[in-house]
Amino acid sequence: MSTTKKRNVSPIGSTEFTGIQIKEPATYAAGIPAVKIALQHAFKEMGVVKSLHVLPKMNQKEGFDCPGCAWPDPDSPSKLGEYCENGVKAIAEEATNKRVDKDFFAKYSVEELSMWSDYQIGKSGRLTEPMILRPGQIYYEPISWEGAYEVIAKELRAVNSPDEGIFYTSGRSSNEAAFLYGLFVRAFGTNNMPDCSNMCHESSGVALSQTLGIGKGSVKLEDFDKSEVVLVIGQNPGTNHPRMLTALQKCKENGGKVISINPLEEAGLIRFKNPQEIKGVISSGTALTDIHLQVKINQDVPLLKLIIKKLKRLDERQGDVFDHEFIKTYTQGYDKLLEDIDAYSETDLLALSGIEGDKINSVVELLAKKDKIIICWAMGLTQHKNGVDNIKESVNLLLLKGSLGKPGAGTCPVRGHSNVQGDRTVGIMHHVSAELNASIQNTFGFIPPDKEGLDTVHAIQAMHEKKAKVFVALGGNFLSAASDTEYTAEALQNCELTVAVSTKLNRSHLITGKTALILPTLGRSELDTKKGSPRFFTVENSMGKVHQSKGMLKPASDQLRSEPEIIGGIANAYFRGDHSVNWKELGENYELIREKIERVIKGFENLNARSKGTGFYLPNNVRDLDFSKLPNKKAQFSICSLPEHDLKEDEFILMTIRSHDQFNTTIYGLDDRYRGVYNERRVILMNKGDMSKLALEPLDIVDIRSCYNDRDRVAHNFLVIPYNIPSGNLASYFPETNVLIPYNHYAKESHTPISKSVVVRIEKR
Ligand SMILES: Nc1nc2c(c(=O)[nH]1)N[C@H]1C(S)=C(S)[C@@H](COP(=O)(O)OP(=O)(O)OC[C@H]3O[C@@H](n4cnc5c(=O)[nH]c(N)nc54)[C@H](O)[C@@H]3O)O[C@H]1N2
Ligand SMILES: Nc1nc2c(c(=O)[nH]1)N[C@H]1C(S)=C(S)[C@@H](COP(=O)(O)OP(=O)(O)OC[C@H]3O[C@@H](n4cnc5c(=O)[nH]c(N)nc54)[C@H](O)[C@@H]3O)O[C@H]1N2
Ligand code: SF4
Ligand SMILES: [Mo]
Repeated sequence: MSTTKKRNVSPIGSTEFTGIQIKEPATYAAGIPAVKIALQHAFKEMGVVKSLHVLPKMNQKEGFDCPGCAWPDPDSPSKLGEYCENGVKAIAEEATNKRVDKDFFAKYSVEELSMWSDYQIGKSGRLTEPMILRPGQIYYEPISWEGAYEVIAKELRAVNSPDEGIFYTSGRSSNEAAFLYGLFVRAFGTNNMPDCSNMCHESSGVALSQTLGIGKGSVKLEDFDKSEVVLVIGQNPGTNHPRMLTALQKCKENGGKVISINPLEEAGLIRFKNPQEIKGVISSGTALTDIHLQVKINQDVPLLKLIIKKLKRLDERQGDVFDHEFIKTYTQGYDKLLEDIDAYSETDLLALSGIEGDKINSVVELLAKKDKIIICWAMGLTQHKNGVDNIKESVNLLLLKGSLGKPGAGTCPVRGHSNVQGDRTVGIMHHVSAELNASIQNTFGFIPPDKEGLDTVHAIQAMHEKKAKVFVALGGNFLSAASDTEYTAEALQNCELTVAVSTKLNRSHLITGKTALILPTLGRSELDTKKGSPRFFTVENSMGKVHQSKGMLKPASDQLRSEPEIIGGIANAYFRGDHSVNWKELGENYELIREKIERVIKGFENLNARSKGTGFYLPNNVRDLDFSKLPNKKAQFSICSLPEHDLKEDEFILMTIRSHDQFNTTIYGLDDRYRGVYNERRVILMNKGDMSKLALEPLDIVDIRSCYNDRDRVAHNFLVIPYNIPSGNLASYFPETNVLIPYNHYAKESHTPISKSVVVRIEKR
């Protein structure tokens, strides 16, 4: 084992302020400003000619899938353009003309780069060739592809057990890449496959699998046209899934109502000016939210219980508020649920929720009369200790109303990365599936491991405890995305080797194992050819539809390789031909990978043929009201307990959220336009009353502290902004605040970090 000097790198980077400007929060989303800002980003990063060439191909049938979020495209995309401001920013970031080449790495050491902000690091440009950081060195040097594969193969061969390898995936990989990667990791002999959904919708997957028998949502895009009520809980679509606003607009135009449940009144949910329509440009747009319930952070379970309790009372009088036929035919646990609801007092639940009673009554009246109800949610529900229960309580409401398996109704966990759902479907998971293992064995002739693997939080602990030594990442920015930044940094630095298959430079390339490799790969928008012929890959959107994506731009460098080729290359170097799979051949032939997916993964029959058209929906038992895999073959009601927060007088609950100008750890810019914050990310949004209690003035500088298990954690230098947020609650951006989140506090069952309910104190500097 090498004992080389530790590099003097910062896992956090610059904490300098950048020059804040504050305005009133916006009262609508999109409109002309969105188009203007999108084009500014595109022209700045890609130039005018490339921008005008690439944008019309995004989300079109023969084009490439937007590298932003997982919101689906309509079946017949408009020729005017099927993308949003943040989709344009995502593509501008990927197709930037700037390059991080060997000259860049010769100029800047990792020690120097690590002092930059994430914004500066990300804006450096696209990675162009494989690079290696050797033990004890602080400068990356070029290495050949074959040389890089050999370095990895050597370290993988040196482990004492395959479980010393960790293989992370971020949600931008194609189905083909993810399938091949999962296959290789299993052939290597471990299920240590943490992925970004462990930090994201894992709570949704767990809750939905247990209650409805599938870890995915049930609605399709067209359900929004038919829905009578859409509840948007803990989600900020104006920023994170902007084209969802078009779906909400259609719902409203057809007479539907929108209820938002959120500690913040997010601009995107107030009003939408659709830039695709003349009226969106010249008129005041469409009002979206009918009723906003300003719930306190993590008090959604009490709120939902209160709504259910009030509905129950109405049902006892009228008999038609709950769908008794549906409950009898399809569900189990109704009586127990009613008993649970009876055990709470309305006054207590109301006080916990922090909402005025009248507003809740209006919601109850509306829900009482309707049954085409959709519940949408994202990180506001999943990233709490009781994340799984938050979702189960939402499912309870849908089951009571019979709002599943019918047009205009169902579950809609809105996914993050554009193929995060697909990666899971084709086999990226740390759990063991006997069915999948048998299928792999039949198709490929080797026996996959049957020991549970490590998820994100446990992978970090294993590396920290030196129980894991090699960390490979297919995309993502593990260091900055994970919680407890300093602990995670130590964990990665304990590894012998860290490998990143990436498009752009990020902090995970700087805080590394003793040896580190950067393997640059093609982005979504880039032309992927084999012997001169273009090839495509497939992705699955948030609603379970699989379709193709074909890049078209000249690659950022002629040395880039596609993800499947890289995985095939690593596997080939590791096995040296001594395995039942021909890895090199498989990595280079996507049609062949799809043939294997057809055989191994249920629902993908005829993938090659079907992905060439407009795509196809994967099977979804909830749509067919088939609960045969669940106990008693019934959908399950759940008993959810109340969240527990025992706050001391000076403690607050902090949610760590996204600004309008970032994609997770990629910082597009320094503005959060809809919240009126410009040119600064080190801000903390605070209730005015709380500010007076702490004698804080606007733009005072504070440190944020958290204390878990006797360990103090601090995020320095934040500017206080008075904001419309419930008292006792705070909001700030990630990744800056990830230093505060303890690695060993996460949601029960799903192990999702508690990124939305961190207990903190505020200290004036
Ligand atoms: N432009 C852009 N698009 C993205 C991303 C991005 O970073 N930028 N990220 C992608 C990814 S990976 C994901 S997972 C999604 C994330 O999409 P979101 O989940 O919308 O993202 P967050 O900013 O985490 O916002 C969470 C929302 O939940 C609210 N909230 C927080 N705590 C609570 C709570 O306890 N209860 C309730 N009811 N609400 C709460 C917050 O006020 C905020 O509005 O977006 C995807 N799309
Ligand atoms: N405090 C706090 N922490 C959070 C969250 C939060 O709300 N609060 N949200 C969590 C969530 S929901 C998620 S999903 C995670 C995100 O965690 P990750 O997925 O790990 O992080 P990203 O920032 O999306 O990864 C960005 C990097 O991916 C690489 N990349 C981009 N496109 C491609 C591609 O096509 N191929 C390859 N190989 N690489 C590519 C680029 O190098 C880029 O720098 O963060 C989590 N962390
Ligand atoms: S809604 Fe999401 S997938 Fe669609 S264009 Fe915008 S960022 Fe891209
Ligand atoms: Mo996510």
